[in-house]
Amino acid sequence: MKNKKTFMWLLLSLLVLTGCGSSRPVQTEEIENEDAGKIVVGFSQLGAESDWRSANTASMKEAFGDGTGYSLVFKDGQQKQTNQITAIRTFIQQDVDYIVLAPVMESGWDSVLTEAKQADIPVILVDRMVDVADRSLYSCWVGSDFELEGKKVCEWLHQYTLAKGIAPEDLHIVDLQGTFGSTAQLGRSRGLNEAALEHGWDIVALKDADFTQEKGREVMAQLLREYHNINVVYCENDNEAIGAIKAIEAAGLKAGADIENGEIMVLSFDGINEEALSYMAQGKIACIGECNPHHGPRVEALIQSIEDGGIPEKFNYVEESIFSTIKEVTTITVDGQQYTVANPFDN
Ligand code: GYE
Repeated sequence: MKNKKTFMWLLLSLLVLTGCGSSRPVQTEEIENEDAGKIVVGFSQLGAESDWRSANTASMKEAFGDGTGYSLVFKDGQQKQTNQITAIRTFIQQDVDYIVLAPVMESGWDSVLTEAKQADIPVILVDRMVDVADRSLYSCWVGSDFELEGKKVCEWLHQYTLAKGIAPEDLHIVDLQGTFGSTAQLGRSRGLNEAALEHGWDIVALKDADFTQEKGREVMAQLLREYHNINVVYCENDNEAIGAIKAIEAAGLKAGADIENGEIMVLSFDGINEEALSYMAQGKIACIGECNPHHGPRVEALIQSIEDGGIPEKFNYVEESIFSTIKEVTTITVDGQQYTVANPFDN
């Protein structure tokens, strides 16, 4: 794809140079502007709800910010789809070269992405997906297989119960779900739901905790007041897990894998949050499904391939691991593929 901004800059320089007819160095605002000639990327980030998100934003700013061949227009949607739609419309008005969208939820994007398509601006999705009738409204997507993440954590739990001789019907699980309708929530919730059906686990309750620590604490505190048999909490990210542990401890209970002796097992996702990892080191989080946030260079590679005239793969999945310090389970197999359970504190 032709870089529109470079073209416009060249045209402007040419007009100024030829029109002036003097040997004096010509200075224009465009030429002085150090972003002239750069590829302009409008990035609509969904928010700043978690440490995963902060790491993701940092990765994007490193790939497209100062000192790169790009000029980045960054907008934080503060977890609101309406803000993201406004950001995309602003990018269209600014005639950016690419729109990168990390959508808060899957539905509701048809109109605004149609507007981007009509303006001939390619859209690259990062992290979560959109559910649109016409897939040509976006060029490609890069992110994680969230359902696979969920299946891996559930398979770990299944193997753990086998190793310990815990009956499936003795598992009483609550699911602190992520932002409702987001790809990460849909995939991770589906992973748990399928495993529960397959093994006969008891799902006590499912509640939206919006991927935040405060919601995780609040929702877990409420669930602990309501139900007295919970022995596993499946947190759909690490920030929720930190909140859940605070609620468990505030209720005078213990977070840990020894559910036969009254502990509440905490399962989680991400593996980027230092506090969550330190809870894992203390045995308070039993297992974390890795979710990799470092998408900046991946999005950059997709843009480069479009710049070079290529058509990138539509869906680009990132490979991920699974973390635990518990010795009983060393490998798991999901969908015919074996994964080593990594101890993040092993050198
Ligand atoms: O797991 C969570 C964040 O969509 C993968 O969003 C992302 C999720 C991530 O808030 O921490």
